[in-house]
Amino acid sequence: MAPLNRVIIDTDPGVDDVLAMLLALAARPEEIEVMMLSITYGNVEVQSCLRNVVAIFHVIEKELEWRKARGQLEGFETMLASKPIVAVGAEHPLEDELLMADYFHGVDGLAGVHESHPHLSPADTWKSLFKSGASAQEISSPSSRFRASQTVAHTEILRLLRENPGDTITIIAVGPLTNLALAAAEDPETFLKVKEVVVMGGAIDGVYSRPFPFTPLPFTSHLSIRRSTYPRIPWTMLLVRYPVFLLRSKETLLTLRSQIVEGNITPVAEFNTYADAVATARVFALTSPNPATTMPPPPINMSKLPPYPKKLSRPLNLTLFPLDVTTPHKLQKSHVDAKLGPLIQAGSPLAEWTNAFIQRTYAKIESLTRKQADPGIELHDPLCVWYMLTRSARSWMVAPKAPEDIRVETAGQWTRGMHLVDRRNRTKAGAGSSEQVKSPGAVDITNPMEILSIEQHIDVEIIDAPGDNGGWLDVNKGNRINRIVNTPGEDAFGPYLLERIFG
Ligand SMILES: [Ca+2]
Repeated sequence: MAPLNRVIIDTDPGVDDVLAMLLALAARPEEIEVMMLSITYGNVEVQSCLRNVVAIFHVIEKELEWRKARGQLEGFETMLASKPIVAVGAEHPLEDELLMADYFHGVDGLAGVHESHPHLSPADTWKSLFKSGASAQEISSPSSRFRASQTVAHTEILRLLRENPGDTITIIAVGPLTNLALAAAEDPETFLKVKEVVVMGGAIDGVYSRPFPFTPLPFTSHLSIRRSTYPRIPWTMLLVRYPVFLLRSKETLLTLRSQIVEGNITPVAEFNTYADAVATARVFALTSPNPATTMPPPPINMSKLPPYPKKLSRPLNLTLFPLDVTTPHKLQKSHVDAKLGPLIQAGSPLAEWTNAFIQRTYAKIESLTRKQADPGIELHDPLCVWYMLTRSARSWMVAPKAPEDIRVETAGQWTRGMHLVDRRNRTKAGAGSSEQVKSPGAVDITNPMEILSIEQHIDVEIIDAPGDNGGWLDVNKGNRINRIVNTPGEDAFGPYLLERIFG
């Protein structure tokens, strides 16, 4: 049976990246095929990111032997069914200074696990696998479970898209978007053969909400409890902005839980976007009927990337997972201890390795915040994989007004990497004037959330109308982003992730 989803994961591992990859590799072949792991700098420098990916395969290899010896099902079926390509990509952003998150993830990206657990780390010989040559090469050491590519990642991404039918490959991008921007700049039409680009990045509303079952508490007192907990959001504003969440049926009252979710690297910016805001802006621009209307200003420093052609065959289908929706999904320490404790006792290499960097991450979280009864690791990146595995579930919801014009600040002194939306209560000029067409082949009609309305590329003046600098009120300008606002459940995900990876 053909896999439901064929994916390229573009990643900068990183603790939650590793959990995302383990979740994908542990799936069944009919659920997902991991065609390629495309590595970028990000949380730590690119060679450390690469070492962590090689280490994943090394540890899984040992885990499979251990499970087999115990007479257990091996698991990791999709990995066993097809060997992912591993390719190394960008070492630095298009234009910005290199920024890393080693203060959180540790210098090696996994809280020092290679030093503390050398028996579970691959020998340094893996480095030679990725040097020189021209094509993906099968290797036997340190693991036969992946193919080391000696081609740069963005070129390898384009090769896969070129050699496969359109709308068959999804890219899950959970690091800075440099590799994707390079691919899109080199060959935009081949890049647009992608079925969907799923991006973890940004912070949009700073508000999230979720369905809440009917409560016997009077609605007003319920609100007052919530309001006292999170006093910074006026509830009346929420009622106006999110009426769709208020009442789903007579039996179910959907009330709002709100919390400020700000940027995690500046007051307004999320790490991946801030790390390469220009790359993000360039990828987002491909969702526009007229990419030139949202392209960043011409580069002045390192980037020599050209503008896109004026005419492109179709817009990019991009689904965004901002901090608003990812942050509440946590891997609680109590769940990890309960699941991994017995496995470590029994000698599971994967449980020992994963537990080593997860426990250190809990310690880091507590050192950066405060001592907590049951700390949780935010599962930003794994959420995108969960979406790929369960996307037909109706509880995956995009923003009510999707696709939205979400743009990325590339030049601000204090706001670089910020995601902007137009919150003014003004009607867009020319609404309904452009021909509404479906993006050919990009829409999965079995999935209601994918029924997009995308305007055809037409000639428009790039010049802004008077009083509308930036063309925010022009329907033919701006980006078209599908932002996820609801998932199958914040509390369900952590246990699900552990179950899928560790059985
Ligand atoms: Ca990441």
